[in-house]
Amino acid sequence: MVTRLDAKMFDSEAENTWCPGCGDFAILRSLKMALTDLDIAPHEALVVSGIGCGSKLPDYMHVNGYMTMHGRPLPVATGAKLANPDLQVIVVDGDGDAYGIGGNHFLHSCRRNPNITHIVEDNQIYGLTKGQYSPTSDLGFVTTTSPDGAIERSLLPVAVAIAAGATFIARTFAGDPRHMAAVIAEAIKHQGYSLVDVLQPCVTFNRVNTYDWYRQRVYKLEDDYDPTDLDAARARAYEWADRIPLGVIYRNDEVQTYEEQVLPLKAGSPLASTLKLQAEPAPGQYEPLKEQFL
Ligand SMILES: Cc1ncc(C[n+]2csc(CCOP(=O)(O)OP(=O)(O)O)c2C)c(N)n1
Ligand code: SF4
Ligand SMILES: [Mg+2]
Repeated sequence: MVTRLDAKMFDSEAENTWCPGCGDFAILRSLKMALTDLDIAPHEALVVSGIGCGSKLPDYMHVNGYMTMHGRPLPVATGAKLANPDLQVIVVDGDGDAYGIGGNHFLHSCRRNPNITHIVEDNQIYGLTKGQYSPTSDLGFVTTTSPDGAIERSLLPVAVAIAAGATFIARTFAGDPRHMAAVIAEAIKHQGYSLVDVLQPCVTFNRVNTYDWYRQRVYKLEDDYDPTDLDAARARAYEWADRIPLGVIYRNDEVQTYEEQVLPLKAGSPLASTLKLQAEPAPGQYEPLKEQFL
């Protein structure tokens, strides 16, 4: 595809506070690459996050951004998509945000199928709050909140997403930015809720699940793997620890999106009709809308 864009258009001037070597840097780069490759300009996308190290990402991109509360980016993103279906809405948050405190929203986004992309920076730990175990921490994982080793079995996000009815489920690895950019682009193109679980080393607090730990276990799904085969996807969803599959594990392109089923949206974008958007924005056209919120 010929693109109008350069990934540098997404660069932000905000000071970056991630630790050197953090997997989040590669996720940021890959998201910029994916948007550039898909010819989606900064004003055409909205990146919504929660709270956490990874959730600082919208600040580090020149794009419409919204940092919500811990665990709440999915409902906010769904609302934004309903108000302005023309916007490319992307949620980026951590494993604690997405699968812990936001787990309920995760489940219901899977079955609701809004056309939003959900990138989870899964470092198997709470990074921002300095290293407590998270829902994806492995059994026996030693942290400040599990000094004798975690006694809860870890959540398998891919398996949960399949069971909850998600229509696009993928996993990628922050140590492989090209694979990550390609998977994120596929997820953005998918019409419906798409989950991209990213194995993201936290070099400061997670000394177990390191780049090397992942490299020794990850493998790419074979060329003849069929992601529309639900039974095959279920089998791969339970592969963890010794062998971890990367790629698009499941997809179902037959399910209508949430927006397609919302009656008022059949008349077009609510935002466009509220603002009576014109090709050339008129001076002050956003003022009445702003007044409604002030
Ligand atoms: C309602 C609420 N509960 C708890 C917190 C404290 N808190 C902030 S970030 C966080 C966990 C972050 O972990 P994760 O989502 O995995 O992101 P990471 O920092 O690992 O990228 C917690 C518990 C909060 N800010 N708000
Ligand atoms: S604490 Fe971990 S997740 Fe947070 S910025 Fe540092 S390396 Fe990244
Ligand atoms: Mg985390």
